[in-house]
Amino acid sequence: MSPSTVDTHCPYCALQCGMGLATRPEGGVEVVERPAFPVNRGALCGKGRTAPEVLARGARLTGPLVRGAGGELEPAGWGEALDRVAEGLLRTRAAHGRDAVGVFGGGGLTNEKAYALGKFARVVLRTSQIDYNGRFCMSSAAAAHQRAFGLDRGLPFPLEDIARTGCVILVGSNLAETMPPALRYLTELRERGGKLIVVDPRRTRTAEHADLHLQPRPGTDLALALGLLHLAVAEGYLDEPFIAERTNGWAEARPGVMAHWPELVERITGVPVPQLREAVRMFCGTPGGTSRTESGGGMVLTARGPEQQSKGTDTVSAWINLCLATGRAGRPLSGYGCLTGQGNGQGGREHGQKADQLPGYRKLDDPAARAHVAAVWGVDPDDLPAPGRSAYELLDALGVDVHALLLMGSNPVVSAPHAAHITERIASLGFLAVCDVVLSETAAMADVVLPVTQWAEETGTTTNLEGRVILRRKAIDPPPDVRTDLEVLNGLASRLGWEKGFPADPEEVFDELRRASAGGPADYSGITYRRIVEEDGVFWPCPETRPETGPEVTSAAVPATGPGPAPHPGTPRLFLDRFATPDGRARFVPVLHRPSAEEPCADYPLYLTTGRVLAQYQSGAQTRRVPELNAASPGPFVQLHPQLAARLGVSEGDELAVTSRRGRAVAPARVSTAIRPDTVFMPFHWPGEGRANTLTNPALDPTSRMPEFKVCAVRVEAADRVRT
Ligand SMILES: Nc1nc2c(c(=O)[nH]1)N[C@H]1C(S)=C(S)[C@@H](COP(=O)(O)OP(=O)(O)OC[C@H]3O[C@@H](n4cnc5c(=O)[nH]c(N)nc54)[C@H](O)[C@@H]3O)O[C@H]1N2
Ligand SMILES: Nc1nc2c(c(=O)[nH]1)N[C@H]1C(S)=C(S)[C@@H](COP(=O)(O)OP(=O)(O)OC[C@H]3O[C@@H](n4cnc5c(=O)[nH]c(N)nc54)[C@H](O)[C@@H]3O)O[C@H]1N2
Ligand code: SF4
Ligand SMILES: [Mo]
Repeated sequence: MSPSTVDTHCPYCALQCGMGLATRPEGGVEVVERPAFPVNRGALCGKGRTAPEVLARGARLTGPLVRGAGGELEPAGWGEALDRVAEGLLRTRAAHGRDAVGVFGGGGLTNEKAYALGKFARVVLRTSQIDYNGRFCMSSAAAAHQRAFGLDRGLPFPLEDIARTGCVILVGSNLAETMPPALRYLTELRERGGKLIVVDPRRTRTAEHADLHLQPRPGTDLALALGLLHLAVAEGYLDEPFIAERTNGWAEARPGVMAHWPELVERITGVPVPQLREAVRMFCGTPGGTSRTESGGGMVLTARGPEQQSKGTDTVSAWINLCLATGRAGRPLSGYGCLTGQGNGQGGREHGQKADQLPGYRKLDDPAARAHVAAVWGVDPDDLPAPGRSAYELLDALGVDVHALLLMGSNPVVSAPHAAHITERIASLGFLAVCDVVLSETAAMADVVLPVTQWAEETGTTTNLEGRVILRRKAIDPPPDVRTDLEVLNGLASRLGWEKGFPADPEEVFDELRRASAGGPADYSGITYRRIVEEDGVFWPCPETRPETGPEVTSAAVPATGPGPAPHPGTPRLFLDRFATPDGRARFVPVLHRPSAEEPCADYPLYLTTGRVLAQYQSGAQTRRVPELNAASPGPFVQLHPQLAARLGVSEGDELAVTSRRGRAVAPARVSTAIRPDTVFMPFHWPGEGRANTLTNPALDPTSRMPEFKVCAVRVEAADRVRT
């Protein structure tokens, strides 16, 4: 490492790959390998490698913009821009009340930003109307985690454990494209003799690595998981001692399982019975669940495929039940985990930008939690608002009873379900302020656009999918007229009467976050910037005081800091002795299969499912500005099976019109045997006529309020033959 290289992390996904940023003599930075960081050991995908290109002036915002009298966005000074935002928020509050002001955050924001944004909403604006895009991401898995284990951390073990278990069932994750360096853990698993089962309606690049690929109809994972557990019971794989000692509720969950016999499950999912049996044998190994050695054990890992459904929470519960009943949870090298998505998808849901949450993963409706956090914030607990609406419901209320919005770190014009409707709602706002690094499609609609610094230009922590808190470090100065999100909140708070309480220094914010989280489920109080750097990240919970019965210590040596007890080592592995429920036992949740909110019919005979491609990230706001990534993935497409293409009389490259009950999108055909003949797939990274979210169904999961991005019913035709 040269002296001018700064160790930091990628700005994009939840893997938070370690990278070095080397200052170039001619200015700017370039990415260099950081092999010592354990998660990715130097490997990066193309998005991470090219991330510095978004730092260039041509790609980004370089000064504030305000909407002028002529209706155009015009350059303005920071003073004027911040005054306009403060005025817009105050005016709305005066006219319509506190809950008429909304705040929308993002899972890409650092812990410090997410914390400060939540505090700003609750303390300065005193609005209940705050939520964030993480609701669209892993909220179903989070809800199911809470129900079963009493705690939600994406992976309850480090990624390295995946390589050493016996069998992994990977459900609806295309990590070969969405977290490429993590594929290594699955390859290692198979090299050691372990098995990989992939569940995906498409034969993805990830599924190509599987020993067994189950290819169900979209939206049928709940039946599939119940069917596998039914077979596990029938074939003698129940772990009765584990069920008796470590769980509650099996008696209540069992009847639903027994109602999902193999032939029924084949009919619902389209997965043949022999494949179901093979999957159960691979996962459960020897009967009786006795294989718990290094080569035994099993894990179920889910991602957005089964989660982004109107029954996502129950679906994840069904997969967790499979783990619990077969003794594959709460033990070394076994368990259920969710692969979170955004850079700070984990930490972003712990520190208070979620509608029902206070920092430290505390609940906003818990009087003790309110009292603790109010004391840290120096306010009266009674002044904290109640829980507010979920992300889609908040966006749907814009212009109805929420009339001003402060948006930080999301681009819902592209990424929200039923996007044409949400775009109309955004347009009907009385006032919109957007903080972004680029002029996103949503920022282009704002009354005020505040340009903010990017990852390489600022310092802050994120929490990766393993629950490892890591530090992104500043490597380069931002352009002169760009500010950090923390500086923006500081400037707005002072205009709204809060001279103190919103520091712009990230470490100061983190120290307050530590205090606010102390004693909560996601306790960060023992984590410091220094420890993160010295230990390659620290896993929460990490209380400031040493626990009486220490968890297994597997992180790097903990530095001794003077006299007194040694600091808490952090918690790489959860649930080995007890689950985080009041009685320490995991809970089975009884669940039954149910159809998706929209099933194919005569008018809309096909399933549409949506997701990602390797070279683009999310709404594409950042990656569509990188030429190398655009060359790899220039635009939207509709993936369809050759049989379906033949039936429709279309070929590769033909423009297809895809119509759902909500609208129509047009994109070229990509014909491939990798997808089921009854299903088409579209990536969601682009705005305009190929926008997948014009079509998607905002039906919400009743528990997590997650929209059904992964299933809706559509009609597909050659675009030139469509009557409009
Ligand atoms: N390249 C890239 N990487 C990313 C991102 C990105 O935008 N681009 N985004 C990041 C974020 S925020 C996230 S959340 C993660 C998401 O990571 P993933 O969850 O891996 O990504 P998706 O492509 O949304 O969905 C995964 C798979 O689910 C399958 N699927 C669709 N419907 C169903 C279903 O009903 N059941 C099952 N079992 N599978 C189904 C799809 O075919 C797809 O292959 O990726 C992160 N990494
Ligand atoms: N059809 C369909 N739709 C989906 C999904 C799907 O699978 N299918 N997946 C959903 C999922 S899992 C997710 S996570 C969402 C994501 O969708 P979005 O919420 O739109 O996520 P991004 O595109 O990452 O938007 C982040 C915005 O914030 C900006 N930004 C980045 N860093 C910062 C920062 O530090 N500060 C500020 N102020 N701005 C910043 C970026 O430039 C970008 O404009 O999409 C959801 N939408
Ligand atoms: S896998 Fe994720 S964190 Fe790693 S380089 Fe790619 S986008 Fe960045
Ligand atoms: Mo996500």
